[in-house]
Amino acid sequence: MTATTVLGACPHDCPDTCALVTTVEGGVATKVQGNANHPMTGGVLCAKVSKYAERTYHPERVRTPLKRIGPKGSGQFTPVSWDEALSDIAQRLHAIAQRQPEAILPYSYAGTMGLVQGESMDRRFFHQLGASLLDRTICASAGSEALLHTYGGKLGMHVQFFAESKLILIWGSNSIGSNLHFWRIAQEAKRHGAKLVCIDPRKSETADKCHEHLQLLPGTDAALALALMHELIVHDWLDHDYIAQHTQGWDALKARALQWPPERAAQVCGLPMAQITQLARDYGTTRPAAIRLNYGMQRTRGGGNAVRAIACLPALVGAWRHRAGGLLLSTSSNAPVQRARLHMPQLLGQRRPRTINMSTIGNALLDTQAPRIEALVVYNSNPVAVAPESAQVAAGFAREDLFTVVLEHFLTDTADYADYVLPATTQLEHWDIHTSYGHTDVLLNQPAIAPVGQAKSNTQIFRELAAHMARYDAAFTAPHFHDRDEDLCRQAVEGSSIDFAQLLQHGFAQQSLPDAPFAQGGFATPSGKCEFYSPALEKMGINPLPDYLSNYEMQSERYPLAMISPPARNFLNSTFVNVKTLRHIEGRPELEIHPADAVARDIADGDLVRVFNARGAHVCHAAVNGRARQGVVVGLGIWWRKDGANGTNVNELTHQQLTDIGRAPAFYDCAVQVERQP
Ligand SMILES: Nc1nc2c(c(=O)[nH]1)N[C@H]1C(S)=C(S)[C@@H](COP(=O)(O)OP(=O)(O)OC[C@H]3O[C@@H](n4cnc5c(=O)[nH]c(N)nc54)[C@H](O)[C@@H]3O)O[C@H]1N2
Ligand SMILES: Nc1nc2c(c(=O)[nH]1)N[C@H]1C(S)=C(S)[C@@H](COP(=O)(O)OP(=O)(O)OC[C@H]3O[C@@H](n4cnc5c(=O)[nH]c(N)nc54)[C@H](O)[C@@H]3O)O[C@H]1N2
Ligand code: SF4
Ligand SMILES: [Mo]
Repeated sequence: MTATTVLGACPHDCPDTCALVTTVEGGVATKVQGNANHPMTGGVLCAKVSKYAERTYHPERVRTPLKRIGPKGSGQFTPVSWDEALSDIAQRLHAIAQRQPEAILPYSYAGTMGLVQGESMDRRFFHQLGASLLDRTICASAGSEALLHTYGGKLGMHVQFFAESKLILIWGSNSIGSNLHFWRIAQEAKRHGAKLVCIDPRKSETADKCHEHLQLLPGTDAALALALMHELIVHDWLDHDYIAQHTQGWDALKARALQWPPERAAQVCGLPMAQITQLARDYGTTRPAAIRLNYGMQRTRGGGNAVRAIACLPALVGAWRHRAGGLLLSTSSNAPVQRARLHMPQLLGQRRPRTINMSTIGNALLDTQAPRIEALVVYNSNPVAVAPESAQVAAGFAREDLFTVVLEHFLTDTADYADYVLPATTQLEHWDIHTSYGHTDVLLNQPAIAPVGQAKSNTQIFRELAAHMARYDAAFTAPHFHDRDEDLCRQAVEGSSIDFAQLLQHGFAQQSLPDAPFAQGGFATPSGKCEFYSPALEKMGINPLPDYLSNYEMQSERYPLAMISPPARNFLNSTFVNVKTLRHIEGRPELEIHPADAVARDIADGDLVRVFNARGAHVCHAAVNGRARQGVVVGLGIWWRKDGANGTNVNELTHQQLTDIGRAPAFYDCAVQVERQP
């Protein structure tokens, strides 16, 4: 049998956005590999996506539309035809929309990062209906808005130039697990003599391989950044010229930083003072110095301020002058796409529906104030597992008067609560176009195989739903509800520097951008400067100057341990949890705990433990493996609730309070107690 290869893009919420090559034999995808021609991918994929074919042909794939026959949450369904499912859904949505369109809520995130399957026909459909809007804050909005109010957008260093850096701070990022291709570049820098410093409450795989590890307490990064500034000031390791020309608010920031001598920060961060002064010396005297920040450090109350404080550092030492100096959190503002062309917000007409924050979906579903959410359409997300305070989320999804439709590959925790589950295609089965938040290339994904079972792409499902809605409302017959996926891919980059023919041929296209974005200033802020002091934040009633904000949940006698729950290396959020080979590597839901904290509770490695606070309890196995610091416990990965020993996961313990900037969840700002499960 002859084998063909098809070019694609990894759909996952990962800064690397790899280029894929899928081998197809007799209509079956037999291998998914990295595209060797794409510089960032370099022919290498992470372990997860190497198993993409296993996930695609998984025996538990949802292959037909399903209708609920048991109680909500029971996961009991019967197969129905597409026509039956879509006519009924259209009729139900229409009945609600006639009365109160805002009672309908779409709920989606980055199960696929594709612009077409993630934010095109779906947005048009819900805008035409006049449904409530969703504030998509669950991951990155604290850091994104912090960057917006400091640099003017999600802008920063180009990842490839870290190879030339002499000092790299890997700050709140387990790069080996979640940013593998950056780690490859950092390794190259290390071989050329760069010093690597990891700043993370957990002794991660990445911390193991760095020269230094500052194992600070969760949520204390701003205090550390302010103390670094203090040292830069008192030792005069400053680039006065860069500060004078390209920053705003230096006097105010300086006054604040001088209140943060290293001994104060050492107390707050739970670090030896010498580690802070040494880091300041390294940062103040090494050129070029680069910071790889990741979103893991902004999931606490003060996450936005922490990102702003750290984002000020490169300007103080003039690191931006060199292409291998500066900071990278996200560069997605460089993406050459016209989202409005895909979303078509004009379909709202004069209507201005309310916006619901996805991070507080638990509260929103239980809110009895009008207009109550009566229908929920979930796709590209698994909120029952990933949203904070699961007990509230699950109670919301269990409401008998809520009509829920879930577009999915698998019967996830969320799908279990659906009235209808609709089988969706995977990346091997549909078209899509991708930009990245960790590099600046654009990638095209072409379908490699026919849909598995009766699966349809998200776009196809919304096109067909629109056709069913047209029975009640002629607006749904408009031509933009007929655009094909390949056309939507073209629309995304129309009028930009990206050549679609090149995407079709090579699978990716690179943009030409300046090497060092802020070498001559030119920040995208209203002032054109790096805004230490942000008038825009001030207008919003938010502290205009970066500051340290202590966590919502400080350790107390009752709940003396701080819990963080960062990603597992072999899962992607709650995706891949059901893929056997990957699950086998991750083992079982665990709580990492420091030996002293374990001994004090008579807990041994491998014991079943109960982690609890006022919101709930989660039962899992203790791992006394040297990765947790004293006072901090780590529940790694977002397992499915139904796999938990007591039917819960870590989000049973997290709360719905939001970050200082960006209205995001504070997943890693969570106090708990732990006991051996009797
Ligand atoms: N393998 C894998 N890769 C992933 C994901 C996954 O689930 N698995 N998730 C993807 C997603 S959605 C995202 S948003 C990205 C980025 O996701 P991030 O959340 O940035 O993920 P990591 O880089 O793994 O982890 C962040 C690190 O921050 C640490 N940390 C926790 N609290 C603090 C703190 O207060 N301060 C500091 N300095 N560090 C802290 C954690 O211990 C962890 O090692 O990764 C993506 N990549
Ligand atoms: N405690 C704790 N909670 C967290 C985090 C944490 O670190 N700790 N991380 C948070 C972060 S950073 C994020 S980004 C969120 C992630 O939360 P989600 O966006 O919900 O991500 P996933 O859990 O990966 O679930 C994505 C779902 O989309 C489905 N999917 C994928 N592709 C398609 C498609 O083409 N069509 C359809 N219909 N479905 C598709 C997958 O099968 C999967 O079930 O979780 C957050 N929750
Ligand atoms: S998850 Fe990240 S590292 Fe893995 S293949 Fe996708 S983009 Fe690459
Ligand atoms: Mo995320």
